Amino acid sequence: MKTVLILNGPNLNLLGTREPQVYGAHTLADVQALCQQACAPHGFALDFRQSNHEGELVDWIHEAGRAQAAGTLAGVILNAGAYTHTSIALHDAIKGAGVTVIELHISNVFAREAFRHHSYISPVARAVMCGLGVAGYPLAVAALAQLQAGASQ
Ligand code: CA2
Repeated sequence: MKTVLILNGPNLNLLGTREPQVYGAHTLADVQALCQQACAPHGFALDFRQSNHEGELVDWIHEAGRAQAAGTLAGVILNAGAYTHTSIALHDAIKGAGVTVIELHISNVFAREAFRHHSYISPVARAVMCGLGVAGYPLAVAALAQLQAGASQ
């Protein structure tokens, strides 16, 4: 059984408590439950994490690279939060770890402030998803399953 690692960056622990007009009313625990449901039919185990610390996210990406190389990880779904728009360290970590990453955003970052239009993650991501609300998370799990199926053909 392969694992899907879902990483959530800074402030996403606040989901469901503020700005519901932007991010919806679901909490991060709700999102985890949605992802658990999405993983089961594909035979994936779920590893769901959140950190407000850039270096911790970097460490987790490195760990994911090792796990994917060992054949135990399908890939990473990464909502890097505001680090998306600032973090060369995360860009380098994804590139260096050689891990499959789907970049995910709850909101449509392109319909928001100009500073959210640039991503350091996108050039090193396998795919980018945004604007689907928290429903994007289970869709990203399905996308990873699709990529796995394609890779094994
Ligand atoms: O749309 C997304 O998922 C974002 O990655 C969310 C980030 C934002 O900086 C990105 O531009 C787009 C912010 C996450 C903060 O989440 C909160 C949730 C509720 C209340 C306050 C913050």
